[in-house]
Amino acid sequence: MGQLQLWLAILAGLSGIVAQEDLYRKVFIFRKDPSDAYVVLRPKLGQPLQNFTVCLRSYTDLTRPYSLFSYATKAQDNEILVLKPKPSEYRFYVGGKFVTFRVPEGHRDWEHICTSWESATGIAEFWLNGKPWPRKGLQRGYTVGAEAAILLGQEQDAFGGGFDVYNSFSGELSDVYLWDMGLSPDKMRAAYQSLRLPPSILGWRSLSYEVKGDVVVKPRLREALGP
Ligand SMILES: *[C@@H]1O[C@H](CO)[C@@H](O)[C@H](O)[C@H]1NC(C)=O
Ligand SMILES: [Ca+2]
Repeated sequence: MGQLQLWLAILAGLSGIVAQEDLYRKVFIFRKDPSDAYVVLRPKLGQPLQNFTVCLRSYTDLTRPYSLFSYATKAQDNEILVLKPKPSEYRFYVGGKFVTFRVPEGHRDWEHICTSWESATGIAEFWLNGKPWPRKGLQRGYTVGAEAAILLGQEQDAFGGGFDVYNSFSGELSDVYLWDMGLSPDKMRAAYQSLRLPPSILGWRSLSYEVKGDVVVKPRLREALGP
């Protein structure tokens, strides 16, 4: 390591900014259960959202509740939240209100989800392994706050904190994306298939993130297309 790289590494360490990385074919492994670990995500730009889509892929044998994606503002800790309260349910929050999507219990395999919301109609979409579920509605006319703490692995009950370790995630996470728009059905399927995707404000191929605690980045063991 040269002198300059060394100084940059030290500065990065001091300021807590760890990485912007292409995580293609990699996963975050949350090793402990329950866990106090998490990953902080830094969006490309923080702006209020009228429309958004969140996608991610997870692999776990947890049967207790766990958080998959937690986006909190100072005004609302559940501004955007994707939670799995039990194996047969996903819960999707926007601005503190939620809708529930009932799903078949997993077969202990990777599950890919995309969930989207548009303010104009309040319509929420939920896609599991490339298939759309019946749409639901919430928070018509709402605007999602811009200044957010975005975390994987823990559910926030306060801005950047207020964790309950019994809502922590344990297992493997990958292919995390946030777009400031609703994706078309083609792009929802493309996300499931890990194909080319539109520019995003958080994206797995150039993720700015900071690991807090026991989370390890590893290559994934096999292709993660679900049933
Ligand atoms: C949000 O989506 C609606 C419906 O697709 C569209 O008309 C509107 O322009 C979008 N708003 C923004 C800010 O992108
Ligand atoms: Ca919360």
